[in-house]
Amino acid sequence: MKTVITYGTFDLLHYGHINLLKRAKDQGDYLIVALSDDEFNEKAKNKKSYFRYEERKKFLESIKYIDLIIPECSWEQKIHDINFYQIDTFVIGDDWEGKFDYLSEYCKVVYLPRTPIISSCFIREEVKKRGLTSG
Ligand code: C2G
Repeated sequence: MKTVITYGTFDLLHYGHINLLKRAKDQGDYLIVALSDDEFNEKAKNKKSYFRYEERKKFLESIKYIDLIIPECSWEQKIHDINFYQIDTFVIGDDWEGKFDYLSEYCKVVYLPRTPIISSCFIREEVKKRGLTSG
């Protein structure tokens, strides 16, 4: 069985995330997603996600490509995760190109082309621009 892992915040889940997750699953048979927890998001990634960790996790649990969701609490956990879960392939979008080459000592590293335009920030801006209010 080929195990794949990817990491991310996955806030305001959109088709760019789904494209990534589908292609990540296509790299093997079992896909683990390390989902950035709220503290890591805010303290290390300087990101304030709209949805809290538990809510973002709920979204991901409904995605057929994902087999296991674990928390991402630090930049440094990747090597531990790769060894602990016996990962064959680490996958992430090419906006991170080169940043995780050091992991190639432990597993295959694959950078996948990002889906153009769409992003959680883009969605936030669009909602503001269109003045979409709740209700
Ligand atoms: N992504 C994509 N296309 C988009 C938007 C995102 O392929 N239009 C990919 C990103 O490249 C990433 C994944 O979807 O691989 C999740 O994106 P984010 O939630 O923005 O995650 P990020 O902040 O990049 O976190 O330790 C690694 C970090 O946790 C990665």
